[in-house]
Amino acid sequence: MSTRRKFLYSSALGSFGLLLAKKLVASPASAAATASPAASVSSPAMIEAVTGHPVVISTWDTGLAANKGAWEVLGRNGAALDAVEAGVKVTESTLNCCVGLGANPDRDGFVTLDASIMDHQWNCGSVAFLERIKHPISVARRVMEKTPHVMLVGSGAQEFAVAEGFPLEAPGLSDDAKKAYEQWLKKSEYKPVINIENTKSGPSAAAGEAGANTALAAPAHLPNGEWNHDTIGMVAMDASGNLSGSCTTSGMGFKMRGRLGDSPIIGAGLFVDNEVGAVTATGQGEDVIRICGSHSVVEYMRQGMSPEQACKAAVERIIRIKKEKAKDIQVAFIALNKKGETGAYAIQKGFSYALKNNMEEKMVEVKSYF
Ligand code: SD4
Repeated sequence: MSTRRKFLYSSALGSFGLLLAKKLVASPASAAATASPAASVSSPAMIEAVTGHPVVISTWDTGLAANKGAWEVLGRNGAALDAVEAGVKVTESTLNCCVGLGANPDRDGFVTLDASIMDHQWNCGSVAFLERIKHPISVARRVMEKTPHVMLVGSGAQEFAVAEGFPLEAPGLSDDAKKAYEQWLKKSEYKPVINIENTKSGPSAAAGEAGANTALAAPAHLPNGEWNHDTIGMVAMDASGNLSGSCTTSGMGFKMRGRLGDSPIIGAGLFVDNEVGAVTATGQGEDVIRICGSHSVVEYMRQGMSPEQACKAAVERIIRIKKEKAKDIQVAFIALNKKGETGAYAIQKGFSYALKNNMEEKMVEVKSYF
């Protein structure tokens, strides 16, 4: 970062210092004592928290290991915010198809990462299109805590991360990602497309919309036949009854360069409302974004639905919109309310979430529309 930019950046931070001082709360104990303005307004839609019973849930099988990471914080009465960061960092550190730097690249061969985090006081931060940084979730948290912004993207997000001390990792793909990319290249016959603006693309293309250029769309399935998505989304309640959530992903494998999904978008891939509940999503991000998915699920819970009913209502909304094309889409939501109740729902079979609390640690099979 140039000296001038550094100066501008620190002046901006300086002028927002007061704001940030108000924004940050370090521990659940202090959080409980510092009621946010919204939380102090009594509302019939608030759900009473069950305190003293921490719980964490996360998407897919990788959630088991992630929950263990979160539990190291929750089990010693730590804050939900610290837990959801520590938890998904476990997945970001592990080699897998869809989270972290070892994941599948975009169609031009670059791994680009998206992540978001939200605490119990409506503070939120996110990064998108971030390259060569191992822990995007921690950068998202820094955006939340150290800048006046909610979201940083691309080279700006990377510059911020490096200025904050995050190492810039070597470029390149993991061996697994290299193999998957080579295999994908053979079938997709991808060539850069001129006049790309004149062609239809995106998941509607994958779902066979008339006039769509399917060569531009991220495939619904990976070369090994599995659904092309596997984000880690995590929501947790700590011993003080406060909620937080995190979500981190490399997005759809072989996506168009520059494509963002739902995961870094607050309200779409993640939403936390400490009066009601916390929700995160996985699956085809475009269809989560178009219904503000995680926010919608929170609002359904506010109206009195259980976590599972609320997730189902959001899934049904996507089905109503997508009609026949819904058969080619996977989207799933997981939700946790203030009573510590959890639930989930998916469009397709085969989705499960990992749950951990004081009593148990398990995978939960999730009901689906199809
Ligand atoms: C996305 N929902 O980028 C994320 C990641 C994922 O399918 O689950 N992909 O759309």
